[in-house]
Amino acid sequence: TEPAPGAVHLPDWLPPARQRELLRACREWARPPAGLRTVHTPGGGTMTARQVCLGWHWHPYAYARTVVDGDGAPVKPFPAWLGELGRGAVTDALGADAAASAPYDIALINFYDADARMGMHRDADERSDAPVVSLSLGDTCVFRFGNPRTRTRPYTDVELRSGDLFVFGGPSRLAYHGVPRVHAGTAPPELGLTGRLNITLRVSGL
Ligand code: MD5
Ligand code: FE
Repeated sequence: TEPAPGAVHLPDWLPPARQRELLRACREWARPPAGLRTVHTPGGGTMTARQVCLGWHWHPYAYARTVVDGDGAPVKPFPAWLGELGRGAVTDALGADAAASAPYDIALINFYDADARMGMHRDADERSDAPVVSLSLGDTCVFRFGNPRTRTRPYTDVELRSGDLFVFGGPSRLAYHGVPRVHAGTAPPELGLTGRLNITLRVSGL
């Protein structure tokens, strides 16, 4: 379904076996050095979803090559297979022309426990307007998809489940969005994950 122009939701895009592979990779990436960390915002806030980055390290509100707000280690490499996954996702959602941008070179992986949330924000730190690819694993969440002008209404709440693909391109690339809630205990039992994991693939333009 296409909840807004350029925003495409493909439920169950990633088959169970590939979900398990991706989860196994995320668990490896979460290990130190340059592993899972807690993000602090300049205003004194603490993000409740914890994060690990590949390729480029995101910190509020810029990219770096080292974990400048964590252990200082060089950021883990972005593997070629993840870039292929991103290209395939954009092709399926928006067509081959949309997938012809510069290669995906950033992954931001957010780990949500049952109490984690993400406030309404825009992703404006990349220098490319290539679509953002979002893959969900584990617990179902409420994803709040807003508009490019305000962090308030109008917005559309969409449930994202394990294996779902969401691609944000065109006029939806700079829309406000957030995760107001995670539904604990809704992950597919055979995946072996408590909580929710979201993998976003991005083009840095750097
Ligand atoms: C998540 N992550 O579920 C979401 C999925 C983040 C973040 O928001 O910044 O790590 S990515 C949703 C997204 C990305 C780019 C544009 C838009 C949504 N959008 O225009 O709605 O952890
Ligand atoms: Fe975001």
